[in-house]
Amino acid sequence: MPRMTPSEALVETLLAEGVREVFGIVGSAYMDALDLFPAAGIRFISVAHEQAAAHAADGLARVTGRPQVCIAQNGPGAANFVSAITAAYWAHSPVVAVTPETGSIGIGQGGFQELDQMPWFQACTKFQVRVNRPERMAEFARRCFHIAKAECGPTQLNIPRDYFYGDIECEIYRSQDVSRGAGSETELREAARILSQASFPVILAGGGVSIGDAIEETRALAEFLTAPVVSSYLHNDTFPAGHELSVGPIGYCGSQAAMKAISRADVVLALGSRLGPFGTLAQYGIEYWPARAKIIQVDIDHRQLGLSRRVDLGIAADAREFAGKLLCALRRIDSSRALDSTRLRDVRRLKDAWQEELRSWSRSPSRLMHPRRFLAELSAAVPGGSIITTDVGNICSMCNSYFGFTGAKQFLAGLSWGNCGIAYGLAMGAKTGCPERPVFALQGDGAWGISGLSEVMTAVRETIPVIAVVFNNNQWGAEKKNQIDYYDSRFVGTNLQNPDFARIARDMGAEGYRVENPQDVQDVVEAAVRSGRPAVIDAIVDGGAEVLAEPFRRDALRMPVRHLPRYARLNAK
Ligand SMILES: Cc1ncc(C[n+]2csc(CCOP(=O)(O)OP(=O)(O)O)c2C)c(N)n1
Ligand SMILES: [Mg+2]
Repeated sequence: MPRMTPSEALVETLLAEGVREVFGIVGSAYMDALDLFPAAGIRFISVAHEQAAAHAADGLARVTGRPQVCIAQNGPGAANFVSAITAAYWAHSPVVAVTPETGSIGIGQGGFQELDQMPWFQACTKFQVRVNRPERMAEFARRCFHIAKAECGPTQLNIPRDYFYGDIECEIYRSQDVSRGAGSETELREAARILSQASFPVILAGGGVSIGDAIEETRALAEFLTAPVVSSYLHNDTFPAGHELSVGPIGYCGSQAAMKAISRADVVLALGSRLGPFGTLAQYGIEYWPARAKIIQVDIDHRQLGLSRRVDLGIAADAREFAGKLLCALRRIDSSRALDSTRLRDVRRLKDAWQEELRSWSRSPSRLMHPRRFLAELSAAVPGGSIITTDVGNICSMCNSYFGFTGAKQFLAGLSWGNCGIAYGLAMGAKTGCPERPVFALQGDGAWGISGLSEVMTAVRETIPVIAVVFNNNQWGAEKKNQIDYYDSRFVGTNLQNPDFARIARDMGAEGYRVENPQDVQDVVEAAVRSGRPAVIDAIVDGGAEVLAEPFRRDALRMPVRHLPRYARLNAK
């Protein structure tokens, strides 16, 4: 076996796994490995904060479908990963977090930058390992890749810093790929039987359809059954928006057409979805989950089956393989099924009514641009095939009813972790993986300050031409909406005072645009795309009570009750 150092074993394993970019901030703990990157052909992308490195690895993993890597200094650097790795966990995104730690001789003595890093990542990784001998570096690194792929989530490779050095002998090879299969013959037959007898079947296309590239198979199924296709919450890219059976996403700020369609279903095929509880909550006063329908749930992770919703048939399978085989099984039951033109007409009516309703919501009561009007213009201006990342906030949530996509892996959202400050990092990773596509990072002005603004320096230095759109309403709008609805408009900590983001962008070496009128949106977007450079579009929008969307967490908020005299005037009126 060849002789090498553990640093070489790590870098060679990254190469064997197809890693070509690593995101992070330089640190002495892993400098011995870092020094090899250029000669290995691995690009080290140096960011402004480790959070963005982990988000970028997540974004790159989501668009390539392959595990990607972030690395940081032990202690504070690794700790800065935690929130972003948790975001990747809930996005089922295979990120390998490499976390060097205190040297093995000093662990536990409280030397410099010491943190017991394993518990920090325990709840947000599918697998974690502390390299216990330098000789096992490649083996453990490979295992991290294997499990990240097999279990669709982040893993942690924790390396005592002295274990990068020394002489070892080891073999380098790529980890196994795991196929999940289509489910058993019995399950497929049962699913086909239930669906063939349905009078109003609906397909709920979840994240697994995008991750597993199952859109073609889903489309063929939908057309065979004339089944409307609903996308699950924040997975708007799981079915082509232009298709006659597409009705859009359910969940917060989603499509009423989708909600009305699924509420009528007598059978729901949830394909590649964990049926996350937040994503199926009632919206716009519509209790749309069809309580009496038969539910068939297909997920790659058997632990998700029936976890948050009662299901009649739970199948652990790959969405694409399952959908392909299911169609064969359906055709065996019914070889010549005609398209149901009445249902197609119903679907069209639902969609038209929703579009009409949406348009009626965009008229601004003030001189400022209505955020919905802006989103209507923005979604029309964005070139087809673009990748869009979205953050967490009031206006970001509204995006769910404006952005449709042509294919998988085009919409990367904050999903269930819901952390403000995810969009720009995700976009940098996505652009690195898809340099030929325009990549837009959409976020509110508050989130922009958390992780966005400072990463423009990264995008400029590293030549990653993402286009940021900042919804500038001078407030933490989503939280302000709670204060409006529940706390009698007492604003604590929700007002912002923003500088000129377009000017700052230019000072940072990016393109900067300010847009205040709906009729200028198209031109600004075209100019930003044409520039081929990192760009920031500062969109000045209305933030008034009338334009904000419903509170996020109506499900969890209560009207205030105060008992002490000092707070009596703060009681709900
Ligand atoms: C890291 C983090 N901190 C705080 C929150 C709570 N939070 C949810 S939405 C929101 C407001 C977002 O404001 P902004 O980004 O300006 O978007 P807007 O709601 O104004 O559209 C906040 C603070 C969060 N989700 N994540
Ligand atoms: Mg805001």
